[in-house]
Amino acid sequence: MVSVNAIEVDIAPATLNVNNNAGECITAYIEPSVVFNDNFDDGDALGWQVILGTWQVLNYEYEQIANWYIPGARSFAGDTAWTDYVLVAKVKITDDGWGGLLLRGNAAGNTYYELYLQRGGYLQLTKTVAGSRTWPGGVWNGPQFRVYVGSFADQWWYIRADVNGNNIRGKAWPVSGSEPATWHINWDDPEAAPILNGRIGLITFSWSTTQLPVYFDDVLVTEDINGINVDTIELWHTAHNHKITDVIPGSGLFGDHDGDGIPDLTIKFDRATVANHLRGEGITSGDVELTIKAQGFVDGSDSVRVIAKGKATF
Ligand SMILES: [Ca+2]
Ligand SMILES: [Ca+2]
Ligand SMILES: [Ca+2]
Repeated sequence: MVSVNAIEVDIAPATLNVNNNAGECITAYIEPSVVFNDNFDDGDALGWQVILGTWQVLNYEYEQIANWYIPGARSFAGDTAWTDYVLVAKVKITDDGWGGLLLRGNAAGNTYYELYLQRGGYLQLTKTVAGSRTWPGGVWNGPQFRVYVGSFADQWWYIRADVNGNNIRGKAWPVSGSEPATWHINWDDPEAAPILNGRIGLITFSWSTTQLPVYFDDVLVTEDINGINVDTIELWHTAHNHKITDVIPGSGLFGDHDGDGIPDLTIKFDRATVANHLRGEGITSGDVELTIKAQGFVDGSDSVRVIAKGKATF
């Protein structure tokens, strides 16, 4: 994982009446932390390392303009120690060429997974180790690693990738459209040595300058929360270091509840259990900090204001 402490936890409602168990659930939102983003709106590409190609920032976008076929023009950013993360970026390919994302790149820039739009309307996954290109599963253009997603020439598209252990997933869709609910590519790297850590990058291929530039923008890396075992999530009373309750089984929902483009997780706890617990500790007013714990993966807190209006109803 990239970092866990910055994960934002929002517990709702913010006010808890411990003498009234009306309302069934307390809802918590786990929003992963942003670990890297670049929209090039400051006009530079500081922090990026070009391995091949001619990359420049123009019109607040990052573009590659030199003609390179395999191994591809590459520019990297981030930290080679990163392990699991979600990377999303916008790409626009001139004419009908190639362009996309690199995942888990090493310091030399010659080992990584490649997830890119491939001429003809495909999303393609490949793997390069020490400069040697391999094909997932040993299959050249194997159907599960080369999925038709639609014509993308001269249009902005999103590519999203999720790397979690040896599981690599990817999807692509037009910026003018909506994100597909399912992944186009979902592969467990079964090889003896999957690439388990590395920085992010961008890659382009072209046969001629008519397929250039390839443009990129809005590169965003977030913590990967998809690996959380939702059923093990617990709610704790921070100050007393007591566990209050477990998550309501089956209540976990991966989505984007606040529509900020960052996938998040919604979970629910039984409201009466929480109210009873706090009332049992003699807490009838004031702010109480609650902590969400999930196997050490998430350890985030938020405060609720406890009030005791009216008479006890339980
Ligand atoms: Ca921009
Ligand atoms: Ca910059
Ligand atoms: Ca969100």
